[in-house]
This record gives sequence, structure tokens and C-alpha cells, in this order.
Amino acid sequence: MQGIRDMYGRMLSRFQELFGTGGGAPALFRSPGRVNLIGEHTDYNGGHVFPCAISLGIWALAAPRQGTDLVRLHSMNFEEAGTTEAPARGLEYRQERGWANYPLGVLRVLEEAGHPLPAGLDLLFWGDLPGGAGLSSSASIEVLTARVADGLFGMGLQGVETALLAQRAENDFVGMKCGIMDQFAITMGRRNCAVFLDCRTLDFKLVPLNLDGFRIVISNTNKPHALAGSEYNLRRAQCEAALEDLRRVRPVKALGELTEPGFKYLSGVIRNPVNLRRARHAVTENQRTLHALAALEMSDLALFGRLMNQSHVSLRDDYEVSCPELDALVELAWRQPGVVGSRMTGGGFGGCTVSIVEAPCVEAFVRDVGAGYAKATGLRADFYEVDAADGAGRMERP
Ligand code: GAF
Repeated sequence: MQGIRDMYGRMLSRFQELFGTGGGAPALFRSPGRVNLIGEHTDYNGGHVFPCAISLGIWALAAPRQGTDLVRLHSMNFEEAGTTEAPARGLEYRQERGWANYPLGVLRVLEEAGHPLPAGLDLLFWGDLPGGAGLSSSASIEVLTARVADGLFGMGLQGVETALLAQRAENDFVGMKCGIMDQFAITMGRRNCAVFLDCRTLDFKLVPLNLDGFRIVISNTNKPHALAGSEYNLRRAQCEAALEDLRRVRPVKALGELTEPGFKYLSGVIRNPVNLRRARHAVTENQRTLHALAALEMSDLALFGRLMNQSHVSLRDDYEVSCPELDALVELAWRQPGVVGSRMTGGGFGGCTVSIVEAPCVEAFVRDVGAGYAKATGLRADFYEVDAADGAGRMERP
């Protein structure tokens, strides 16, 4: 609580410096990041995902400004970028606006959905969620912006609707053709729960994470996930091409619909061997995610961990979205005592791994995996012990 009070105090004085002291105290909002436990690159394939919102996140102080139709945005994480000013309506993507395109994209999508901002808006952000690390800082700031707009101007947005609008901002305004997983987990996450989501129907359930005696440890390669956008869109296209081949013999709606034996039986019609491996990952990963749900519900954490490990192998070999740095962290983790499972998490090509580790072994994990990683790559890894947290929303001022 003291930490939150300090953070709020620092944000409030920066807000007042930047935007003035008139107009009453700004409202406080928070949005988490997400870590995906299993179910990677399955969301846009009509499969299942199993992420949770995490205790690292982004905070916003926000106040409406009557008599102006300007949006002013500032991030304490990017002080050097200065304050961005933009019109509240008719917004367009501008490369030079950098990070601010994510929140501005949400305002644009809200306007298109019939919720234009009725006044100006001042927004100050600060986060302890590392950016570009595969923990969904972009989805976090998108959902946060939607929650701010809804909270201040009473737009009456429902949870799933909020996630879909935030995804649309990323797809259409920023141009990253992501699936729904990140925005959904960040909107609908719940403390101590993982979100099991069927990405085809958007049916979901919150599954208690009974991790007594275990910790979720995120290891950051500190290799930004470059390539992620172009290679991501390429993976989507390869899965789409495999699906087209399958449709010549069966009316398959999505790869996530197929069981492993069903896929094996049909897979001969996929002509391109690379597309075949991409599709195999999508199908097997979806099956692993279904098994992971059962494992968690039966409190079989050992099985859950084995499925995480298999997921990494499939992402590395069939989907080819890992990289030497992620592989190094995962292989070091696999050799470490007390590790239940470890895999890359998120889109790949850099970013983070997620491991489930026995609580008393975490200290040695951080020390040994950190040292092994520095030796293998010359890079320093960062480690975060996280809890499953609530989705984005308004907070009481401390
Ligand atoms: C990124 C995307 F944004 C998600 O939609 C998902 O596809 C993920 O990569 C891979 O599972 O985080």
C-alpha cells in the first residue's frame, strides 16, 4: 500500500505540473499485463488460450477537460518523448506519435463505435510492466484507455466489448493483426485465477490457480521482440493456407476444431511442408491447452508443467517463433531444481519465458538461470515473480 501511495503521489505531482491544478483531482485507473501459461498462437486459429492478468501493469491518472477537444497524453516511462497533443475526434495513425498511437487508436475506435469523447482529456501513464517484452504492454494501455474513457464519460461498455474494441484498435489503427487473447485476459482477468478462453466462441471461465507453495516466475531475455509484427502476420497467413488445403476435403472452420488424430488423418492434403508444421503446432497446442485445463482442475501441476515444456518444443520446432535467447532461458530452467515447467510466452522472437517454480527454489533459480544466461548469451536477464491479478479498472485513490 505504501508503494502505491508513493507512486500515486509522484504521478499526481507530475500530472499537476503538466496539466495544471484546476479541474479537481484526476481519477486513477490500473491495467495489468498478461502472461500466457499455455495456448500460444492458438487464438487466431480458433483455439483455446490459458493466460492470466499479472501484478505488473500500467497506471493512469485521467481528467476530462471541458471547453477543449484536445487529448493530451504523457508517459513517465517515456519522458524524453514529451507530451502528445491530438484532437479528440477524427484521429489518424501518425508514426511520430510512437507509443501514443496505442491509446489514440482506442479513442478512434470508440468514436467509430458511437462513443466519441464529449470533451477533452488529460492522461498521464506510468507502468512497471516492461515494454516490448511479450507481456502485452500494448494491449494493457489499450484496455486501460478504454476503461478510462468509459469510467469518465459513462459509455456503458461491457467487458467483452471492451476487449474487442481494444483488439480492433491494435488491428486497424496500429496495424498488428493480433488475436483476442491479450486484450481479453487484461480486461477479464481475476486475482488468483487464470482465464481459460475459447477464442472461437469467446466462452470463458476463470480457473482458480491453486499454486500453494509454487510461484510464477517470468524471465525476460531483454531481447526486444523484433520481427514480431512481420513474422506474426506470416504465421497467420501460413495457418490460413493450411486451412484452405484442408477445406478441399472437409469443411473445417478453424484449425482449433481438429483433434490430433483427425489432423493426422487429413494432413496429407497440406501441400507445403512448412505450412504443415505450422498447422500441426496450432492443433497440438490447442489439445495441450485443453489437457492443461484438466490438469489444473485435478491439481496435477506436474502434468501441467510437462505440457508447458512440450508447448515450448512445438513453438521452437514446428512454429519457429522462439530464438536462441528464449531457448537458453528455457533449457536452463528445465535443468533447475524445483521447476515444474517452463516455456516461452507471448508472440516470440524475444521477450519472456514463464516458469512455475517451487517457492523455496526461486532464489536459486534467479541466481543460476541468470548466471547461465549471461554466460550463454552475454545478456542480462531480468526476473519477475508475479501473481495473477484483476483485470483493468478504476481504483480508489490511496
Ligand atoms: C501476441 C498476440 F497479440 C496474441 O493475440 C497471441 O496471438 C500471441 O501473440 C501468441 O499466442 O501476444
